[in-house]
Amino acid sequence: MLDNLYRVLDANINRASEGLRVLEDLSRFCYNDRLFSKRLKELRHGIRKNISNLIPNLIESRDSVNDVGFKTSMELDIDRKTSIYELSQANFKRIQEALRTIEESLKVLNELKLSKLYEGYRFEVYGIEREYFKFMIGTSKRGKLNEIMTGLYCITSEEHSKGLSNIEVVEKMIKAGIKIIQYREKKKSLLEKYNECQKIRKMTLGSDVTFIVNDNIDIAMMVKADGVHIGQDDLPIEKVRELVGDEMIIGISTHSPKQAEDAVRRGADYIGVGPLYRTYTKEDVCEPVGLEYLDYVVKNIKLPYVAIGGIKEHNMDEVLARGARCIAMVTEIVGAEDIEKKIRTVKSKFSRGDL
Ligand code: TZP
Ligand code: MG
Repeated sequence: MLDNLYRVLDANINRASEGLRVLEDLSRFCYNDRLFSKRLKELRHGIRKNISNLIPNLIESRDSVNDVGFKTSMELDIDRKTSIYELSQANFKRIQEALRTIEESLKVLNELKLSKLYEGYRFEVYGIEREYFKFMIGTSKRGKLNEIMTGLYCITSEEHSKGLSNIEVVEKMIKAGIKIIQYREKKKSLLEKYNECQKIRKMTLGSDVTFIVNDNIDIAMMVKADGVHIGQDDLPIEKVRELVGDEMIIGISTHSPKQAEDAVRRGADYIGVGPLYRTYTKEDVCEPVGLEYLDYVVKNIKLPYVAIGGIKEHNMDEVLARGARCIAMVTEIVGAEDIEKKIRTVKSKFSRGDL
């Protein structure tokens, strides 16, 4: 029976090495990061090499054809991963579990020094995991939000789109070079909204357009949008973060300094600031908050923010003059006779014409 522990060791050396290889390749080919791929490669070699004096026993003990776990694994469907993030998480867990098993088996085989070494590897992997995800989020749209949230932020609203569908409007926005688009739709069923968001996700996937879903956290998650935008009466930001994970952007509408401070404290990624002017686009008619609130945010809030509410080509200079770097418009864009032309004109008013 003790001999079978060599089978356990053999399987887990392979498991840890394979997990490391997956992460090494993600670092190398998806993130072009030489440092992580080098560290993971060195670790993989170390994990194999240091057990080499036990290798004859390991190979001898191998019997993968009769491995009862193989059939179970082929039959189970629990190993689905739908993003690089999930794939990375699963492989870090796999490596840590394998190292733990190696460490414990070596103890029973009285290889105490070697067991300590593998315990050390396990702790090294915990450390790399932390840095890896920090790096990964830094390269994601959430990590680059400061750069993304400049210029024109476009928002859909089919009822104001003069006969065009949300999808047609989004097509025009993308064509005109908009970098951040929010799907906002108050009149449709959940299913219709889900289907439209699926389409927009397809249109924006792999591009530099950031896709945010308004209100519906469920839809944002299902279509893997880049972010979700919530209001003051929606679920608490901390809870939304628990649901959506670390990669997704969370934006929240704010109307006062207190709400802005609260959003920062609770972990929002950006805030909406408004309505600055009177707007009839929102269903609940909302008094303008006044430009002083924008002044407060420009001066005091370190998060990215977007000015919103009644902003048009004719009054946007005033908003820009007060320091806003990012402006959202709904009706001014979706209701324009020529959406692309309107976007070009509005964009040219930001100090950098390419925004
Ligand atoms: N949040 C604050 S004001 C507003 C939202 C969604 C509507 C802005 O629409 P418009 O047409 O740009 O005034
Ligand atoms: Mg809302």
